[in-house]
Amino acid sequence: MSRLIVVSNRVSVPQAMGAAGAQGGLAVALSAALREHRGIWFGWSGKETESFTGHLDMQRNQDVTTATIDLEPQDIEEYYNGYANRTLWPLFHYRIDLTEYDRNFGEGYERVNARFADSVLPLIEPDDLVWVHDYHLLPLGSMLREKGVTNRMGLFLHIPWPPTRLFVSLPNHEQLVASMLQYDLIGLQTEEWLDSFTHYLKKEMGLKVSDDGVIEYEGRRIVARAFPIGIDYEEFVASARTELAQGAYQRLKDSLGHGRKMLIGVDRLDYSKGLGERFDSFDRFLTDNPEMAKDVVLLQIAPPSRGEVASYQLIRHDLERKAGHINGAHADVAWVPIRYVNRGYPRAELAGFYRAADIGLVTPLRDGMNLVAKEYVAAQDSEDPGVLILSRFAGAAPQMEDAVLVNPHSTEDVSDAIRQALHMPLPERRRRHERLLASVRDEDVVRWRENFVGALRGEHGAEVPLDAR
Ligand code: GDG
Repeated sequence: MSRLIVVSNRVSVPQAMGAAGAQGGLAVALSAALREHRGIWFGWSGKETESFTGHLDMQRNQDVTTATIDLEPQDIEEYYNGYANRTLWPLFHYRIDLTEYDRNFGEGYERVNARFADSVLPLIEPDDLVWVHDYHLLPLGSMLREKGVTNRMGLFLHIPWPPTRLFVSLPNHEQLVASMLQYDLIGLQTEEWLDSFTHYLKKEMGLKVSDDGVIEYEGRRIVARAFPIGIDYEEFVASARTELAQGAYQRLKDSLGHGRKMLIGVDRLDYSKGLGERFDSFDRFLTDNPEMAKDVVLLQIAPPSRGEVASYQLIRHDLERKAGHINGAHADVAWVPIRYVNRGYPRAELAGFYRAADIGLVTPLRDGMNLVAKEYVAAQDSEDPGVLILSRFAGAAPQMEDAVLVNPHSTEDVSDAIRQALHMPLPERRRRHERLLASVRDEDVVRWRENFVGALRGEHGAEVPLDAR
């Protein structure tokens, strides 16, 4: 079996189950995938060094071998805080209004990708499969090719691919996409993002793309496909059964008081997650349903992220103001409608919180997939399950049509959905949950990884063999 070299911006193997701190979706999914494969996970350590040395720090952690490099402050500013999170992230989440175009960011992005290429190169052996992750590293494959790497290389993009009309606002967009076409396999989360990507290839680059995603480019064939990511179902269900989870469940239930219902949101503090709109919708629900208002509480867990980027500081400020305002307007001496918590919790505690919640409120404005929706479903008690309210604009929506699907921009729509969920009879809750659970269980992270790695090896799409190099 070929080894797997995984490359992502950050390498962060979650500690033992239930460890403290927030883990991004990528960290959780990848450590699960790597545990079963021999191989190496390469990326940035998250640390700063005064001047770049290229020193590789190799470690073995929770059965995963990792190799990391430190980056210079200027690299971090231009590549990570700059091009990745001020340019590509907002643009790919359709937020052209927040997108910053700065030549220094582009140069820093190229420079750091080149540093990644130089550093990972000596780790790659002839039969290894190279699996690159996400928007931080789109041109990495082409840089490795320039250095003579002929291995099979795949890219998986965890975030949406924007519509062509937005994407063309990116200076040098053709060059960026051309560099992506040096991979053998390009994976996106959903058919919708895949359609946007192939639309760009056809309309802007005049390329031919077959119905099964084979792109012809400079005499080579590249495959582009949707591979919807899932959660580590077994791990999550096991963590939901731990004492830590039970304790968290009980503590939260006790704090609610008799008969009160709880809605839960769990999101990195990010404008793509629609937190402001969610608070507004809850405000509307409280206003429109005064008879039910004092019987519900919204628990919003939102660990801060990317605090160096101004748009993240702004949203944090905005949400604090909004939560304060809504609580001030509606609260009573013994009841506060929104519990807004700016910190992360161990995964097991999170599982307990999900289980204690009658409604999972997952309303991103745009999201590559959204694993929280899947975790919420996995954590429910099948006898008396809660209801998932899910944004139509999350990548998870097409797989989760038994959720109550909403338009997160419409406070009326979300407020109605909350009302509907609170009144939903038990048989209907069970029916919906059963179907949701089956898809969360079957389309899990193991299936995702097997499908991607299988396609990279050329196993499953025998009809679309990847070109030998
Ligand atoms: C990107 C894409 C795609 C959150 N708070 C805590 C905590 N979390 C965990 C959740 C979940 C993960 O973080 C978040 O995953 P998402 O999928 O919701 O979102 P992103 O971080 O934006 O991830 C996304 C994903 O990549 C995977 O491809 O689905 O669309 O944007 O697992 O549980 N974990 C802990 N404590 C917290 O307080 N332990």
